[in-house]
Amino acid sequence: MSHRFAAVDLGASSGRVMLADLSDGLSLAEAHRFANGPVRVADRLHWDILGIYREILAGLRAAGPVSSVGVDSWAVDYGLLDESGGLIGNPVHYRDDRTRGVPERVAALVGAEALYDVSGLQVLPFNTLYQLLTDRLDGAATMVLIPDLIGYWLTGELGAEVTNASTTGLLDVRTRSWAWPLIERLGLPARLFPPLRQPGEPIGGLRRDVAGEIGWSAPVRAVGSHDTASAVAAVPASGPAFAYISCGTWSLAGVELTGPVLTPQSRAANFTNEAGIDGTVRYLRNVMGLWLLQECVRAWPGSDLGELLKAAAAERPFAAVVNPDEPVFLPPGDMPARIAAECRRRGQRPPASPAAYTRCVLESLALGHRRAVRQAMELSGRDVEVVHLVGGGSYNELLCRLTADACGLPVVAGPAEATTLGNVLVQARAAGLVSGLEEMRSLVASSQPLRRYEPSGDARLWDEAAARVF
Ligand code: ADP
Ligand code: LRH
Repeated sequence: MSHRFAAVDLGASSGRVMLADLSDGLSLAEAHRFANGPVRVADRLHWDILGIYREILAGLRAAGPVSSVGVDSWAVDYGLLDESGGLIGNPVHYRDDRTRGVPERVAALVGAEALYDVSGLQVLPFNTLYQLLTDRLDGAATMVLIPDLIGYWLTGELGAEVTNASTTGLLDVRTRSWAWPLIERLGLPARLFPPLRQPGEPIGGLRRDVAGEIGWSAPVRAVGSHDTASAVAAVPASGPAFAYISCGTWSLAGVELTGPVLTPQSRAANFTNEAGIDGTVRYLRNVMGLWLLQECVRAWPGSDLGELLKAAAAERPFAAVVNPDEPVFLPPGDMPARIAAECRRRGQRPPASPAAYTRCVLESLALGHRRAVRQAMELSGRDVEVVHLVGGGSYNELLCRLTADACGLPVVAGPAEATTLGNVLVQARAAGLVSGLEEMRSLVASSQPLRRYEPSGDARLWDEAAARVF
């Protein structure tokens, strides 16, 4: 048996097919990377799912033969399949505004407390249950989440991997099975929800047409198919006293627990209890993440991220900050204009240059990280000695330094490809090459480049900045 595994990892800003080799430690190589993002058609935002699938096939062809393949992606979004397994329409992007007013309607029908008690999920306007309630379901036989849709196209086998199913709002957080009474109460057809599968379970072999296209065949295995579940599985922590920030398009900031926190305080703080690998709970909150910067950069044609970050490091600290989680930042559009409006609303002068905007975004994100990490500690009672920052954001030295200063805790940055690592390590474990979560994490720690940032500066300045926006 070869010690090579392929990870298909679909992020909201880029997709990649990565190749891991565990024959001597753990090494990672990029077989293929491609841009990803929303496509607006008239007044609806979609994913280009067929384009994504084509790039996945190109990536698998480039990767060459492996022991198995795992697929993960961003959460909550789905495709609807008809009776014969055909995709009905193009999956809608979670940044579309079709669910406006739906969370409020559901809360009025079911009760916000009752809903949280069943699913343990934070209210985000794009949670799958809200999207489903806006969709035409009459011709639909099955709802498949994005990684399960890719898995279906690769193997012909249908299912719902549990870590990602936990982001639908329709999974019972205690039993980790579909919340049938809630599904019925909402009037959603039970037929839509395929059987659940666990990370590590085999899904099926590659279909003949796929094998023909890529030139080889291998089994596809379920992994933590929610990208954040895979990322948290690969956090290079050595004990329980850590917080994590999975920092890419979003910053998912929180702690890992053995059971959910379902208190009124937790609900009020909009903390989520998502399903992790091996029965763990990812107790976290979504912080708006580097989306803020991505959308700024898109508004400044010709700008270069590296140059912007260098210039931002020299900008005056705390000139202007915003609450990164303002709902107004969620949709695509002119981000600098929205940031300027938020600054004015809070009585601050808006930034005057791209470098100043970049500084504002990074300090604001650091404030969001600080708030989420502190609340996760308070609400769960978990001690935290170190913050692990993983994902593409770990390349951003200024953000890592600001996060350490804001949290008043050391930040260990890396790996940038934590999601991919979590994906392949679950496959490697199923193949008997690694044991538990602990060994997976120590393999990441010993094989991947990490950087440590100690907190510095005047903590009172962060308190003052936080008081300006929260
Ligand atoms: P996702 O998985 O959500 O698509 P990633 O984890 O790939 O996101 O992170 C993407 C983000 O990482 C980019 O928006 C960018 O801000 C940051 N990033 C990537 N590479 C670098 C780099 N070399 N320097 C600074 N930031 C980077
Ligand atoms: C990050 C992520 C996050 C979800 C969001 C929709 O990629 O999966 O965990 O909340 O996308």
